[in-house]
Amino acid sequence: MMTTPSQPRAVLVAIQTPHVTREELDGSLQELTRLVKTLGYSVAGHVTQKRSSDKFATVLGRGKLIELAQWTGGPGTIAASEGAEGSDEGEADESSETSPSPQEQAQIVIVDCDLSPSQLNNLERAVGVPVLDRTGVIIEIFSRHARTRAARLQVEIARLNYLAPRLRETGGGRERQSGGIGGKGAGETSLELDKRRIRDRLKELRTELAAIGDEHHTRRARRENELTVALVGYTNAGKSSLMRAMTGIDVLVADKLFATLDTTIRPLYPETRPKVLMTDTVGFIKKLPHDLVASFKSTLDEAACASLVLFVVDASDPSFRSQLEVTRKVLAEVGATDMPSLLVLNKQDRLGPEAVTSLKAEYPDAVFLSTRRKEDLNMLRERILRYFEREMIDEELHIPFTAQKILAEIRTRMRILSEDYDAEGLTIRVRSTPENLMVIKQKLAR
Ligand SMILES: Nc1nc2c(ncn2[C@@H]2O[C@H](COP(=O)(O)OP(=O)(O)O)[C@@H](O)[C@H]2O)c(=O)[nH]1
Ligand SMILES: [Mg+2]
Repeated sequence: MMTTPSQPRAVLVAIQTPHVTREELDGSLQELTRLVKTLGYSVAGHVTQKRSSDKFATVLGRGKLIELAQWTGGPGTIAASEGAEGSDEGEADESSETSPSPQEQAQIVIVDCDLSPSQLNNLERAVGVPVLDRTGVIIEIFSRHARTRAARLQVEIARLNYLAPRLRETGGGRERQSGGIGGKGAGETSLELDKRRIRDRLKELRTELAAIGDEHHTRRARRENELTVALVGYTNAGKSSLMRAMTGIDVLVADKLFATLDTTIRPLYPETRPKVLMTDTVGFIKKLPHDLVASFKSTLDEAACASLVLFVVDASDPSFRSQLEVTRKVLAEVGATDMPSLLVLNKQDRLGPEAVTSLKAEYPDAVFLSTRRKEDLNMLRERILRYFEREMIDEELHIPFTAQKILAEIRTRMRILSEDYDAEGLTIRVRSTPENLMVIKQKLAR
C-alpha cells in the first residue's frame, strides 16, 4: 500500500448519452472535479461509458460496474435476486481510458448526473462505499457558503427536499412498531416517522423564511459600515486563488495562527486602514440543477450586501463573455442592481500579447491580471483602495478623554491623517466613508 494522504479519494462516474458530445462530457467532468475538490476530496480517477440513457438501474453496464467496483473494493454487482431489471442494453463500451490501480482505493463514488433513489441505492450496493450525485455535491458546497439566515434556511430546504425521497430506499425498517420512541404514531414505521419529521421541518423552515423577508434590508444597512469586496463569477475563474492571494490565507494557514479559519470572508492582507473585507462567493455552476436555483441565489446575498463587487472571469476561456452576462443578470435578479463593480480579467498569463491588446480595447476599464503575478495583485489592491478612497471624505473630529474607547473603533474604520493632543482630549483628521463618519459622530454625540 502507498502512503495515504489525509485527503479522502473520490472516483467519478459519467454517462455519455447520445446528445452529449465528448467535449461536453469532458467539460462537465472538469467542473465536477473542481466541485469535488472544493469538498476536500482528491479525485482518484473516473469511469465513463457511452449509453443510450443515464436512467438504467445501475447507471453503468455490467462490465463498467465491475471496473468501478475495483476502485472501491465493492462486489461490482447488486444482489442477484433484486434489480435484475432488463438486460443492461448493449454495452457500447468505450475502451477504458483509466485503469484503476487498487492501491489508490476511493472512499466515495460521485456521479455526474442526478440519480433516482433506487439508482443511488443500487450503486451503493455494487461499490460498497457511499455514492453522491451532482446535486448532493452542490448542496454540500452551498451549505458551506450560506452565510445569512435566509440562505441557511434556503439551503436546508433544498437538502431536505433532496433527502426525503431517498429515505424510502434506505429504510430497512419495514417493521411496524407501535408506541416507540420519539412520538411515533401507532402503526407508523420508522421510515414514515422520518418522512413526517422532514415534512414538519420543511413547513417550519418555510414559515421562518417567509418571516425574515426583510432581514435583508437591516443586514444591508449594517454592512454599509463595513467595506466589503465580493468576488463573483463562474467556478474556475480564479476567485479562490485571488481570495487566498489577497488575504494571505495561505500565510495564515501555514503559520497555523488560527485553528479554524473562515476562508470565505477575510480582511485584505497586509491589513489596510480602513479595514477591507474580501468575500469569496459560491461560484456559478454551468450545470446547476434546477431545484437548486433558489438556494444558489440565496448564497449571493453576501454579494448583494458588498460595497464593491469584483466580477472575476477566466479571460482564457472562450465562453467568458456569455458567462459574464449570466452572472450580471442573476445578480440583478437577487436585487444587486447598480452595484459598484470592477471587471477582473484573470489568467492573463495564458494569453498571447495580441489577445491582451484586443481585450484591453474591448474592456478599457477592466483590471487585467494573473493571480500568479505578485505585481498584479498589488495593482488590484491599489485599485480597490483607490476606489474606496474616492468615496471618502476628510473631516476633523474631537475625541474627549472621556471617549477614548471609541478610538480603537475609529482606527479600524477610518484612516487617521493627523492627531493633536490638547487639554480636553485629542483632535484628529480622518478620511472615512460618509457612512462610517456618521456612525462615529453619533457615538461621539452621546
Ligand atoms: N494560468 C492561470 N491559472 C489560474 C490563475 N488563477 C487561477 N488559476 C487556476 O484556475 C483554477 C481555478 O481556480 P480557483 O481559484 O479554484 O477558481 P474558482 O472556482 O473561481 O474559485 C485553478 O486550477 C487555479 O490554479 C491564473 O492567473 N493563471
Ligand atoms: Mg472557489
